[in-house]
Amino acid sequence: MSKHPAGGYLAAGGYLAAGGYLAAGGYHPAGQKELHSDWAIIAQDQLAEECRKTESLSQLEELRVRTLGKKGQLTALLRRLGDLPSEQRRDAGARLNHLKQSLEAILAARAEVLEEAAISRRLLAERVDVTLPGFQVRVGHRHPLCRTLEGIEDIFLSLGFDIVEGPEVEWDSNNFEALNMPAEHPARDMWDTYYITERMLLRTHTSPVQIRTMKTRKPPIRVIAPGITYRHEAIDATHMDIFYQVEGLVVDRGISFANLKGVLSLFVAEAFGPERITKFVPSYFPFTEPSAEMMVSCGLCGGEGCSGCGHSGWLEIMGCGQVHPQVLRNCGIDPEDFTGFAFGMGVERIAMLRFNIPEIRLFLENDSQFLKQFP
Ligand code: FA5
Repeated sequence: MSKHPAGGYLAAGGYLAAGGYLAAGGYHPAGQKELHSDWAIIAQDQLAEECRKTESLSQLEELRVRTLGKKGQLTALLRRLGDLPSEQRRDAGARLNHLKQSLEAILAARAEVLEEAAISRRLLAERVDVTLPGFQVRVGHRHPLCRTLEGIEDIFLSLGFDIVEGPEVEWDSNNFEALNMPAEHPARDMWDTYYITERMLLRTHTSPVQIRTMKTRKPPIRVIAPGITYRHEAIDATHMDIFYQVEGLVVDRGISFANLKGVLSLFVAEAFGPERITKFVPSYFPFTEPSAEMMVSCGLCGGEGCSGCGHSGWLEIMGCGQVHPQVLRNCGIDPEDFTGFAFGMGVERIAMLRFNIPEIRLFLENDSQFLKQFP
């Protein structure tokens, strides 16, 4: 009896009194039978109250462990059921089990509430505010040289020209000989290059594509040939040893220098704007006769003269001329029947004029500060 001082099944109150919130026992001291029958309800109410106070799932878990865990208060009571006299054990056991189920239900209900609250908090925190300004995505863009090249191609395509291409590694015969520059010709000095073998080289200009075209097509011919060219050249602000050219070739009956002037003046007006004026200065190329250099008025000073144009007011943009009769003959075209004109321009130089860039090396440096100025 000393174990269960309250006596009878109400001795459960004695156990309850032993611990924590289940001090429900405290509410039913031995002898107060009417209270004793309510101890489970009181324990339940207390847990419900403590549950309500929990603010997180981890706090709730702590409470569960304290109550229903292996070392929990209710578990301890259940273990001590065996100490009760057998006639009270069944009833007390039923009550404790019922209490256990009620407590589990209370904990589960609270867990649901806390889980929902946690989800709501997360949703709130992760909410996308569509009214916030977006991050600017940096989009790449075409290199100014590509843009210039495409611009040149578009103009000539609109004038009815086709685009043709030739190899960068070329035969000496196409790069020089067929262009009226046999071995030892002094004009070869103007186009010193890198030789692969004695007869094979990196082309110094796109003019060999003229030869390839005239050998494979019959007039009328109206083509441009863009591509990379190479020269053994001292590099400076306007000279590279690798650069782009666009070659042009027209061959047909009755083609004259007037046609050349007309086409190239149209090109300059389209490429640089109608306010730029042009002039043709006599020049020399072994593969054209007559030959000229086309000049455009300087865009920086409007033709007044500045450091950008060497104080001349003019900038040279291409070499040109009427196709030399010997070149036509070298390609199997009768110069008595057909005539033509040709031109060759440097794409970097055109881009420099178009964007007022004073230094040709900038195109190859890949400096993003430079490149992003030409979106
Ligand atoms: C020629 O290359 C001739 N084949 C052009 C030609 C074609 C004339 C058809 C007549 C008929 P030239 O060496 O001048 O010509 O070069 C033509 C253009 O290429 C020059 O006007 C210039 O714009 C560009 N150029 C020449 N050398 C360089 C270089 N080192 N770096 C950058 N651009 C260059």
